Amino acid sequence: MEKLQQLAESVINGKAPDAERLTQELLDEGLTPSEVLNQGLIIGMDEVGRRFRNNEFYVPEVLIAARAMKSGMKILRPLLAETGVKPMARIAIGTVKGDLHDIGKNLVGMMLEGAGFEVVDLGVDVSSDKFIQAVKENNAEAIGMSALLTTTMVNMDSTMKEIEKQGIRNQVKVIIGGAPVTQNYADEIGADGYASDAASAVALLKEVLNLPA
Ligand code: B1M
Repeated sequence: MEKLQQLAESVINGKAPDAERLTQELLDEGLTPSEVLNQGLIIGMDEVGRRFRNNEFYVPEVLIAARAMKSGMKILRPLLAETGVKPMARIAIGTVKGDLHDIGKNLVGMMLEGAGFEVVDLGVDVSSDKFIQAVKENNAEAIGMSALLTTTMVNMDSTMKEIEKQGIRNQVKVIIGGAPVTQNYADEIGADGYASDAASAVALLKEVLNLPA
């Protein structure tokens, strides 16, 4: 099997040491960091997303795959920064104010990173101000909000209102998700889109930012 394909397989199978070794070997063989990222790690993570959507993979497999991807990214990230390769876009993600659930949000972040986005992870219990500050400081093109509680999803609405109030609504796309959240709710609060799972969040973000699928 070709080495790039082996790298993709190592991500799919969640083999972190293999992913790290193969990433280094491919670079030593003369491939650019972008080639290793786009034709190896991202291909693997795309397949993980497909299997997750089709219920062939569950949360544990995705987490293990994401860990493998991260072990390759650890080598590539500084090289990509050096060569000035731009991420597809930057997104600030977080779980909304009052909410401490972060497993789903972390999965979404990992899948987005796996797809080539730069993810600024604001953590949990994130206030409207913190989301807005992160957009301004990082020039983020998008915000991703997660909520797991019916009592905290209303804070997505307050953040939307604050984004409007601060006059940055036309600079930033907003995507939302989490177990109690729905497309209707996204429409109601004026978010750009809702995704029901981490793989769909990748497709949604590309769609709202007009990036190729
Ligand atoms: Co909590 N909890 N919890 N909890 N907890 C739920 C959510 C609950 C449904 C359990 C229940 O009662 N059946 C319930 C909420 C009821 C409601 O409001 N509807 C609940 C409650 C009530 C609470 C507490 C209030 C309990 C208490 O203290 N009395 C408390 C609240 C704490 C707080 O946040 N302030 C609490 C605490 C906790 C723990 C700390 C113990 C722990 C969280 C640990 C952690 O996250 N680090 C926890 C857990 C683990 C759960 C359950 C069991 C699992 C949640 C989870 O991680 N799912 C949950 C019950 C359940 O769902 N079965 C429950 C797996 C994860 C991969 O899925 O997060 O849905 P999910 O993410 C998915 C999608 O939703 C989507 O993609 C992800 C991957 O596919 N997605 C996005 C998520 N964010 C997205 C963002 C996007 C797009 C897609 O765009 C930006």
